Amino acid sequence: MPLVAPARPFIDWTVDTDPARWTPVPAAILGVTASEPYSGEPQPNDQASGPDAIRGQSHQFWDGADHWDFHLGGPLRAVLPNGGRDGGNLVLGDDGFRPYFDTCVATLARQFRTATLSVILGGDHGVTIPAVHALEAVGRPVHVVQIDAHLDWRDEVRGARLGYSSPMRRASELPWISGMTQIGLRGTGSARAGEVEAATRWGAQLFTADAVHEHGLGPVLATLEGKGPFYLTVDLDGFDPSVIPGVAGPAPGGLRLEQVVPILKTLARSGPLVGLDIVELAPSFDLANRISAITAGRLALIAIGAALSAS
Ligand SMILES: [Mn+2]
Repeated sequence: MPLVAPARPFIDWTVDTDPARWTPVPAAILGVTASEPYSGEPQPNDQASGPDAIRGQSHQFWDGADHWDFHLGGPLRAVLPNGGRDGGNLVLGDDGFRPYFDTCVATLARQFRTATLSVILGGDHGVTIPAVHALEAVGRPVHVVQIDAHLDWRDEVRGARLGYSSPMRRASELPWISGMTQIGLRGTGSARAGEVEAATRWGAQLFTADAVHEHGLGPVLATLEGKGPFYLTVDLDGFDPSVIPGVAGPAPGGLRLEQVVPILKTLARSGPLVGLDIVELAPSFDLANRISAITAGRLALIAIGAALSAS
């Protein structure tokens, strides 16, 4: 049984964990809890409880479909009159990683085919790998935009090629990925000179966090214009830790919500924005008031409002 019902639904959405029954909806959400583990790291990891940690704060980032939402510029009901679908969580079973990965790709492809906007909750950043595989279902080349402190271009880490350090490298190998823009880079991570060279040679557009802080968003937004359809992957460590403290790899000097929102709105307007994932929430590092989970949920709602009012 690959899809497991969530502890509670995302806001007031209808839970349906049977992809065979899924019919077209404006917006759908799916939790993907695991990716290929790195040896020596705990499984399931902290990030595996991210989807339900975000859903669990629904009452804090959403007050009802008729309440005015100042990020959306109106009530959610205006863009989503009948609510959306919550498909539950994909959970790694006893039969190992490979069957789980194949189920993730098939289920995510089904979601891309049946939702105008697909929202995916991680899990660590390895969950973006089945998502970019499933983007083949969109039927035309997709530009991937990444918000992240880290480059994520490792070919492998300790023999694992489908883990959280490799999503952008794996995306670059797929013929239906037309380009990528990576925003928020800073500090050090798993990347070495070889990974930076590989990303640049492939044509990835790299924007450091320092560049965004110094020159503003203008150059980023100009790069994105006209490159849709888009898929956005948000590693929550791309945000400054003062905005989102609940991540496994906090890095100082990151982006603020008010810098990410214009990126989201540009993707939706220039679009279409076919999907986004929000990954790397580490609930055990969140503050007592769950501000990281709340901000992640807010980001999902802003994306839904922006994408559906543009579609
Ligand atoms: Mn990442």
